[in-house]
Amino acid sequence: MRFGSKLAVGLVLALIALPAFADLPQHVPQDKAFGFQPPATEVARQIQAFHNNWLLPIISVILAFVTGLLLYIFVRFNRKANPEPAQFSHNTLIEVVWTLIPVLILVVIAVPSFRLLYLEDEIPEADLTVKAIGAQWYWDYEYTDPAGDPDKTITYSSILLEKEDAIAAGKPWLLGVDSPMVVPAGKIVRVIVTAADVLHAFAVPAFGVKIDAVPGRLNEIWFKVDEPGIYYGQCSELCGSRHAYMPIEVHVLPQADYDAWFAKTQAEYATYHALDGVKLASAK
Ligand SMILES: [Cu+2]
Repeated sequence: MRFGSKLAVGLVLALIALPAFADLPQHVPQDKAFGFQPPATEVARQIQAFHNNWLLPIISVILAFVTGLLLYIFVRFNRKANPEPAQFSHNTLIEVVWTLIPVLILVVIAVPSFRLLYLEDEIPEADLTVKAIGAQWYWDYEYTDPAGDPDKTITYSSILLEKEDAIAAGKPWLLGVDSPMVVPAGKIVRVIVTAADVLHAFAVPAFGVKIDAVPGRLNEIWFKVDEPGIYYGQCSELCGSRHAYMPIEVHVLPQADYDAWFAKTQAEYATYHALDGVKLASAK
């Protein structure tokens, strides 16, 4: 009976996100697409700019230079063209040059790279903190009460939708879940990431976010998404046989819609907590 009531609460909870879901743009990675997913945060924009406008040109020039050098050597110094090879084995000038130039290249890469790392690492004052707990093989999301009431904490599991259910819900199979993570748009969201059993990793490519979920340890990341929408990620640390089946679905809602979702979910959970209380009391 009590289990039945809990199930009913669970079903209601699963439906909560649906009204907002209908009018949110879905950002789904495309089959055979090339390059990164479109960035949804400043961090993701800067990561992609660092790759596309800085690293890629540098490695392209290096690749062209080394390939050209090899081709030149094949032609100029093969046995036919150069039957009598020179016998010297050292050249101080060229050894200094081929040590210094790579060091300078690394410095030129390192400076913007460290700037970017600090942008990712330094968490600005957060408007909202969500705890994401990796488990074999789903994610739990925990929201504390803004007023600090521990009895009003929301915790729920986010589980992969079966293929038919995903299609029926209009979500991509293997990315869609029953109860997504929900956050407000334009706000700084801090995610505390940990794991319940083995290593997992919380990764949402469009946010430029990827961090290990380690049992017994709290890691932190942050993102600020301006465009409301639905974004997808995946567990990115091999965590067992169903590693591929614990995706991350994030609904970014306008603040008012987020507030409504939170109030409604909290109210539903009040019932859930009350049921828990009844269960604990009757177990004594
Ligand atoms: Cu995992």
